[in-house]
Amino acid sequence: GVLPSNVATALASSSEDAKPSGPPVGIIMGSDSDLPVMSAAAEILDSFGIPYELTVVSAHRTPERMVSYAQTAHKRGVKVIIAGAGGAAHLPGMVASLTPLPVIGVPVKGSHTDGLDSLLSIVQMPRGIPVATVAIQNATNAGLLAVRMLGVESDQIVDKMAAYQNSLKDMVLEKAERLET
Ligand code: RP5
Repeated sequence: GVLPSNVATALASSSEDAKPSGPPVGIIMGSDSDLPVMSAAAEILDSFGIPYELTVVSAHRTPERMVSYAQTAHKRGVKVIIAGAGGAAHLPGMVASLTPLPVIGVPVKGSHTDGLDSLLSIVQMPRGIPVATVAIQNATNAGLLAVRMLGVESDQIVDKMAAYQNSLKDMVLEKAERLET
């Protein structure tokens, strides 16, 4: 679930040779105002039974915390980071520059430009430092992409993803059937 205090403890106690034992996914966002969007990623992970840590890390308001979060995540067992931010959305790219882990960026829509600012801030990374950017506000897909990444090491997760895709198919086919009758 939502574990900001655990993240704080883990951040404080991380060391070079600490044994990775934490949750495999880190969900971070630039502000708590991003939570209504970012919680969709958490819901996906919950539905797949995948543990995660979730907290606020601001590239601009807490830069030192961002550096510390990104540099320690892999040392406590995080395998993939989902980072959401809006506006001058530097968090996903900066975190990607500080961690060897895959980073999935979620552009959050602000109040002025429908999220295009966030999208471009996140997607236009320089060669060498990739961020896997999902559609504006689409934290659901960020969660699903994280699950697929973890599937690289787990046949069980791959099977669950295939079942999820089948459930989507069934849903569409049911709707089509209803329209046709
Ligand atoms: C970004 O600025 C955050 O990710 C958020 O999307 C946006 C606005 O933040 P608040 O002013 O609501 O805290 O850094």
